[in-house]
Amino acid sequence: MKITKLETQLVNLPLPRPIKTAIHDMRSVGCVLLRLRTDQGLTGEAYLFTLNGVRLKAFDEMVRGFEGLVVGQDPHHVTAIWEDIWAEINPTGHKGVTISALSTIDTACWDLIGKAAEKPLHHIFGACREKISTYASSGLWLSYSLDKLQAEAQSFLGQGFTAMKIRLGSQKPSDDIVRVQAVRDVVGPETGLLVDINQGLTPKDAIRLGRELEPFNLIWIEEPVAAYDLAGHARVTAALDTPIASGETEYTRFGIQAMIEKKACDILMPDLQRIGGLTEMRRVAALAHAHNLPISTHFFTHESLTIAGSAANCMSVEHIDWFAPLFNEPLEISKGEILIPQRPGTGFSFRADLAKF
Ligand code: SMN
Ligand code: MG
Repeated sequence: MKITKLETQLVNLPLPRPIKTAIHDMRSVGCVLLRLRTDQGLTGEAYLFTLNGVRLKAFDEMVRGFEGLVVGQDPHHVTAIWEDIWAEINPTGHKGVTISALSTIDTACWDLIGKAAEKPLHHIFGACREKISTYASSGLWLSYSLDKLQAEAQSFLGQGFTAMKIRLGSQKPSDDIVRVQAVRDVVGPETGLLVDINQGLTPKDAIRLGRELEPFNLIWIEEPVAAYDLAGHARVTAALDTPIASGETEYTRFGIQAMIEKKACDILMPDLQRIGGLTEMRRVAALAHAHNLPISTHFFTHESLTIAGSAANCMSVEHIDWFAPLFNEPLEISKGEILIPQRPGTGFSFRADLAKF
């Protein structure tokens, strides 16, 4: 099989309403959809995105710039393609836009491998499960009033979720406690609660807030301090009983390795776009496993199911509903778990009728 064409399409997905975390202000997501066409009539698909579509054209340009390293190749040589791109971006850098483009190309190659074999990717990788725990994550934003927070928490339960993530990082730490209590009041003691501080605090403030949050029995506290502050992460991790999750902002196995070495967190959260595609995501899952650490994937709910189905140390995937309009196939959620599709490749295909950016 040979890749004959690399095509991209820019798509804008408006969010239902403007929303905030401690560091993000979001109204939409802009996506670059990648399609790798082949001489066998199969198409490999993957996407990358930027919040509010900022600088999306630079990402598109970066993906299209690798055409010469991709067209004419057999996608089964995905590791060779990965290495060729890695070598070429050395002078430009192994973080940021370059890696986003590499990730997208890599995942589209894997989609082709699965489609050619007519198997779902987790079966090709070596499956360990057919469904995975998830948590509702498109909501409970920092910009919500308490009423809105409680109404949405209630609605997540109605949608079949058994866990949900609350965004924290309020100006007044006591407001964060009130928000968690408000959600706990409506969902009861059995529902899993996670909180994401989105790098909003100093290590000392994070420890102080974390101590007050201990009685809520949270599944985790996410990104309590600046992503680059691995020493600060480590202080927070050592000081609290509640597990600390982090890693969505790190790139490749080298970033994750540094986090592990510094004991920055208890749970690693690799993001498919920043990590280097499914090839590197598998390496990172194995690296974490070698250190007895669980992973929980960040964003990319659909594509990450291939990892969740094949990495024994994957504890959950994040459920974000923003990207559902891209796909023909819906996610199947039941009793807090997502069923891993049995369809070939990633198991999801882009809709043909998506409006242009
Ligand atoms: C997050 C990241 C980017 C945009 C919104 C929310 C958050 C998460 O860190 O983990 O979902
Ligand atoms: Mg996060």
